[in-house]
Amino acid sequence: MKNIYVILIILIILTGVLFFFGMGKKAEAPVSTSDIMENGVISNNMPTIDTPDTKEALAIKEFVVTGQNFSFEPAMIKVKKGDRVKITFQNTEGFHDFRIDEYGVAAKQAKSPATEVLEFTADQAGSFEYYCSVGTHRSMGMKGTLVVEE
Ligand SMILES: [Cu+2]
Repeated sequence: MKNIYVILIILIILTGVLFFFGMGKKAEAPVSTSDIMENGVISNNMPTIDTPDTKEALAIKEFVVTGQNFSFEPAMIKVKKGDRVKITFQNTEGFHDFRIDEYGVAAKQAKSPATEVLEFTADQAGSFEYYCSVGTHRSMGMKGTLVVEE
């Protein structure tokens, strides 16, 4: 007979605990992160918010290339095939432009100080020269290499 009382008391306590937690959830579950960690139910839903994949797909490789008499800095840029590439060309000295013929990239010829942002998708693998097309600047060393790795 005592067992029935014990079971009843346990049931009453369990009901009380469940009720207490149920109220707690309704009141503050979505608010605090500590609740999310404690509640298996809520934390199980977290993987559905998967932003990392989307962010990676939209990633842009950004570079700042400066041009001066008569060089580019840096003289080499490496990206992976398929990358979206954003090059901010800053002409800091003289009259120059920035070109990559294979990608149809061409900044306007301009006197320093000048800045132009160039964007393209690196969809062909290989090594491509970027250069300044003003006068003989290219042969004077105003060039660099874009490496697109497979
Ligand atoms: Cu130049």
